[in-house]
Amino acid sequence: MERTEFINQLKGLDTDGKTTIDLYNEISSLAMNYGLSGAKEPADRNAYYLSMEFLIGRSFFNNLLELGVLEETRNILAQKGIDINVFEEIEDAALGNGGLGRLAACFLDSAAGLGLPLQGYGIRYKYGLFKQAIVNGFQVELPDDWQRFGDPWSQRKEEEKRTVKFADMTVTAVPYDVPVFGKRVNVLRLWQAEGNADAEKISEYLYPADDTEEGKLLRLRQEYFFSAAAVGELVEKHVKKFGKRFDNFALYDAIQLNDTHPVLAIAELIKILTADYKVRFSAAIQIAKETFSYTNHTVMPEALECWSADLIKKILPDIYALLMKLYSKQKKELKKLHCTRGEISEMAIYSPKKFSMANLAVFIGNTVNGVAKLHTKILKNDLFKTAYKYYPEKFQNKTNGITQRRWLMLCNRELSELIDKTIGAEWRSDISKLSGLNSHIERVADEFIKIKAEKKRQLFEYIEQHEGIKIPDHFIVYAQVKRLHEYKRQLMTAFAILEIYKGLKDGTIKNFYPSVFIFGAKSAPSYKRAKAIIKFINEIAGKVNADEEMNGLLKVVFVQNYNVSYAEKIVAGTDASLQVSTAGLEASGTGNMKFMMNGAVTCGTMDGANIEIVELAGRENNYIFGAEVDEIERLKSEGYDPCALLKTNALHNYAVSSLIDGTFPDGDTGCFKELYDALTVGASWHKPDHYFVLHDLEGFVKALLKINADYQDRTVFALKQLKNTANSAYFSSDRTIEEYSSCIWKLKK
Ligand code: 26Q
Repeated sequence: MERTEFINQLKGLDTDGKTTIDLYNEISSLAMNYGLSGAKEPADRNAYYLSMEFLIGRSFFNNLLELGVLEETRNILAQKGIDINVFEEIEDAALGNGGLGRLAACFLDSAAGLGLPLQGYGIRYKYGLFKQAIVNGFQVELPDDWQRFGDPWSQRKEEEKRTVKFADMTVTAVPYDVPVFGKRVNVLRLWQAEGNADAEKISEYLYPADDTEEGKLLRLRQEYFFSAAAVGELVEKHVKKFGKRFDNFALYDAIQLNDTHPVLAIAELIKILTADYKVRFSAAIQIAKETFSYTNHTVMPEALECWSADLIKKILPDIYALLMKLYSKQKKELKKLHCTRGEISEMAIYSPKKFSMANLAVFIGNTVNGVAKLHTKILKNDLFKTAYKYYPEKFQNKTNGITQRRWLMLCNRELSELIDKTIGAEWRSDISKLSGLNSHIERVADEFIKIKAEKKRQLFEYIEQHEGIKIPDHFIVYAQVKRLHEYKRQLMTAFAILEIYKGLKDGTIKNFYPSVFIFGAKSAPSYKRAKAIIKFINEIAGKVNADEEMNGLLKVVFVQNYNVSYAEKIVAGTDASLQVSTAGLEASGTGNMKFMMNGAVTCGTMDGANIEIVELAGRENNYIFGAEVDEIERLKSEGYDPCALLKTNALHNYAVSSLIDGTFPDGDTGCFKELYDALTVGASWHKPDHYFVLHDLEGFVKALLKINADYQDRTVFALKQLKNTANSAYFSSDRTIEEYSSCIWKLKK
C-alpha cells in the first residue's frame, strides 16, 4: 500500500458521532494495514528474544511515528476538529514490570529500525502490571484490563496454534502477532493460553505472587508454557524447511534468553531433538550450546531463580528426567576441565532438590552477558566467578540502551526540533550524529532553557490534573521514578528531603531555589517494606505540601500509577535525575539514560550505567556521591555501624527518628517501626541498614544542594544538561542491538 493511500483513507474517515475508542481502533487498523503492506520476505537467519515481559506502553503514537505518518495524522485529525492527544485516553499495554521488560520493547524497536531480523516471543497476559492508586498514602492494586480498549495492534493466528503439555493438563497456545515497524517489519509473538479454566489461568496475570506454593506453580507453568510453544514452533519450521537434520539449526536460529525466566527453553529443545527426532543426546546438547545465549539482569540473590526438583518432576516429568541426565553430562564435562568438587557444586545445574536456572543458562549459553560494564565485571568476578574461570570466552558486556524514537523524538518533540535546527535531521536515522550537538551548546542554551520550561509546564499541568497538586512553573525538578526496591533507595531520598525541609525551616539552608521532588514507583504487592516506603513518602509529601512556609519553596509529589506514558512526560520535564542505588546492585538502569538524553543531569552513585554516563558526559556535568563498590565491600568486611552514625549526626537522627517519634502516622500498621528496625537492628537475615542508606545520606544531601546552587546560574546549568543530551547517543538501543547482532546473533541486514 502506498503512503498516499493511507493518507486518503484517513482523510475519508467518517468521524461523526464516534467515540475516542472507536476512532482509535479504526485509525490503528488503517495504520496496521499500511504498515503490514511494507513487510518483506522473512529472513533466513533470525534471532529470537524470549522474554516473560514486554513493557510496550502505548503503541498508537509510536507506530504512527515509525510509519512516518504521525505529523500528517495529527494534521488531518485537527482538520476534522480532533486533537490527536485524545488518544492518550487509551492506556498502556503494560506486559512487564520494569527495566527488563522495557528493555525488551526498546530492543524490538531498535532491531526493526535497523532492519535486523529479531523476533520476540512472550506471553499475552490478560491483565498486565496492576494499576496503582494511592489511598490514604498506601498503594492499592487494581487489575489492568488493557484489552478493554480493543487490541488493534495484534492479529490472532488461529491456524498457528499449538499444544503445550504438562503431566496434569494440556494447554492450547494461540499466537497473537504484534508487528514491530521500522526498516523491517518484525514480529512480537505473544502466546495466549486457552483450554479449560485452569489452562486459561496461565496467561491471565503478569507475575502472580511468587511467595506462595500456588503462585510458584503458576509461574513455573507460565515459564514453560511460552518457552515450549516458541521452541516447538522453531523446530517445526526448521523441519519444514530442511527436513530432519539439525546440524544446521543454529545457523538459522539464535535464541536470546532474557534473564533466567525462559531458561526451560533449553531443556525443551534438547528434549524435542532427542525424543522426537532421535538426535543423539550429546549432539542435541551441542546444538543447544550453539543456539542459546543468556543475558543476566540482576545480581540480587532473591531474584536468581531456582526450581524445586519435586515441582518440575510433578508437572514436567520428561523435563525433570532430561535435566538430571544433563546434570550427569555437566559433571563429566567439568571433571574433564579438572574442576574441584567445590567448583563443580558452584556451577552445577542441580543441587539437592533444586535446579538452578542461572547455572543452566551459563552452562549451555553460547554467550553470557551483563548489561553495563560494572555489572559484567561483577558477573565475572563474583556471581559467575568459577564459570568465568573455566569458560572466559563466553562472557561479554552489552551495555543497555533505550530507543531514541520513543524516548526523545516522541516524548520531546520540542527538543528534537531544536536538534534538527542545530545539526540537521540526520541524527534521526543515525543516532551517532547526535554528538555534533557538542560544538553548538553555548549557542543553543537559551532555546534549550525555554524548551525545558515548556516540558515542565506540560508535566506540571498533567500532574495537576492527575494528582491535584499544583507546582509553580519555575521549580527545579528532581525525579526518582522506577520500581520500588530497597536497593534503589527511595528511602534515602525521603530522608534527604526531610533534612532539606528541616534546614529550610530553621534557616540553616539559605538561598534555596524552589524545587519539587517527583517520585513514581510501584511496589510488588507482597513486598511489605517497599509499601511502607511508599506510605512514608506520601506522609512526607502531605506534611511538606501543607506547610505554608514551604509554599513556593518545596513540594513533594508521589505520582500514582507510574507507567511508560507517565515516564514519557517526566523524563522530558526533569532537571535532575536521581539514580542512587547502593553501588554494585543496580545492574544498569535505563531510566538514567532516558533522563540523560532529555537533558537532565544525573545525581547518583557510581553504579550500573551511571558510571558510563559520567564517563561520556563528564563527571563535572553530573553529581556523583556515595560509596563505590570497593568501599561497600570494605564496609561489609570491616563492619558498618549505622547506629553510630545516628548518634553523631543530628540531622540523620532527626530524619530517621521521624519513623518512630509520632511525626508521621502509619495507619497503625507498625510498618514505619519495621523500617526503623531494618535500619537500626536489622531484619530478615540482613544486618542493620543492609543497603547503606545512612552511609551515603550526607553526600546525597550535599549533591542535591549543589545542584540547587548551580541551577541559580541557569545558563551554566543548561550547558551541563546539554552536554548530557549531546553525549547520549551511546545509550541508544540502536548501538546496543548492533552489538548484540555483530557479537552474538550474527544477523544480516
Ligand atoms: C525472579 C524469581 C521469581 C519471580 C520473579 C523474578 C524476577 C522478576 C523480574 C526477577 C527479576 C525481574 C526483573 C529484573 C529487572 O527488571 N532487572 C533490571 O533490568 C534492567 C534491564 O537490564 C536493568 O537496567 C536494571 O538495572 C535491572 O534492575
